[in-house]
Amino acid sequence: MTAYEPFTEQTLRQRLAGVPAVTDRLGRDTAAWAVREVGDGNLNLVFAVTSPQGALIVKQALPWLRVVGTGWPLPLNRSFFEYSALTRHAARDPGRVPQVFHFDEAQALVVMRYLSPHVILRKSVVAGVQHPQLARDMGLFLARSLFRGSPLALTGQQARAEMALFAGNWELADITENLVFSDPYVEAKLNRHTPGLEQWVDRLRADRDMKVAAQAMKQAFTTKAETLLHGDLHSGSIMVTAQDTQVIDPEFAIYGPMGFDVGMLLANFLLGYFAQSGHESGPGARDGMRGWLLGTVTETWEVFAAEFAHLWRTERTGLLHERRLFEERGDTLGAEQALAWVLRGVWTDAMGFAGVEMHRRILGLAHVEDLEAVADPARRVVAERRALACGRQLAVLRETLQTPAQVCDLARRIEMENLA
Ligand code: SR1
Ligand code: MG
Repeated sequence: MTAYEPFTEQTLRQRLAGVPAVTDRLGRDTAAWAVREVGDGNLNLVFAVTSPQGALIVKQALPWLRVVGTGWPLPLNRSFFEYSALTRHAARDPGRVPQVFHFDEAQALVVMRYLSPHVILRKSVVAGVQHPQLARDMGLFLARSLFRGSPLALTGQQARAEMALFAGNWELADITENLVFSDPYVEAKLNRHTPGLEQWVDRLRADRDMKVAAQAMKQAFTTKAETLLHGDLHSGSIMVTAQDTQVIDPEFAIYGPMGFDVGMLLANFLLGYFAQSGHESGPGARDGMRGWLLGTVTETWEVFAAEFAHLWRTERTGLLHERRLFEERGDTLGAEQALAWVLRGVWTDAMGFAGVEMHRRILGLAHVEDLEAVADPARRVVAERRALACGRQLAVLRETLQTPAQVCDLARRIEMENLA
């Protein structure tokens, strides 16, 4: 076995020349391969490799955090967890994640489908491009991946084995625990924020209700091992075309609360919503985009809830909420009552997670292009103030916000507030 070594555009050909899964698709003439390192994420190397015969993505983990450097070491085994999550997602929601052609644990390497002409969803949101199929695809993905990875579908033995396996990814969970739930609310070293937000940041860090809410969500993330999470489901982890949606990058996969993936995703739609004022060419020019983003919040949840209910009624063969307690005793209503209770918990958690995600993308280390790409600092700061205000309401009022319509009303009201 060759020792781990980060690939370069120069070494990749030679390192993969003997891998049949690669040469079957690109051909044996490695001189005809074009190799480009295209990674723009925070963590990894990503190579696009094309040849006259085909194309592949080669993703390799680095032993440190790419955006920070060698001073922040990271485990290579995240590649194993990404591969393990991708194969499970492929089985649980077929066609929604890129096909894996080759995995090399020693090189922390996953070779997978080259998605083309897909673009990163976040870039579409910034550019003002709508994707009508997105909410349906993501609602279904959330329901299928979260339900089928949970003890609602798995036996106790299967669920415990899966939890134990993914518990090995604790170092990535540790990043989330710090960057999402704690650092934004203190003066952490790598935090940064837009000048002009100081007063708002100070107010949030002194906000006792908000800090209690953030820590309640951290406790839920760390202790509620309900299902296999994607773990980093933001608009940079989704690639789209006009017809297709692909979910990528599950290297933060871990067992956790169902509401985490749901809330992260909805938060990123809301961040996109508040960022629109920074990108519009004139007042109202992005109204259509704003409407689509709020519609996407609502439809994603509605599709998720409907598909989850369908799976509950047809595939609930695991450890939890056994049919022998309900349907097999003629108590269908009892099963429906339990379903409503589970969905209510997912929704409430999702609100809390959405709130902290919105905050950390403005106050923490890892920001989002939606807001970073706003050229006018004055417009950016207003958009960020609105997103901070919305995040605070979602997290603190998570028990009282009952429906997506209430969330959309809240977002619309905050968007109209003069926070200059
Ligand atoms: C230190 S890694 C920063 C962020 O990038 C990833 O995409 C995750 O969102 C993580 O929190
Ligand atoms: Mg990622």
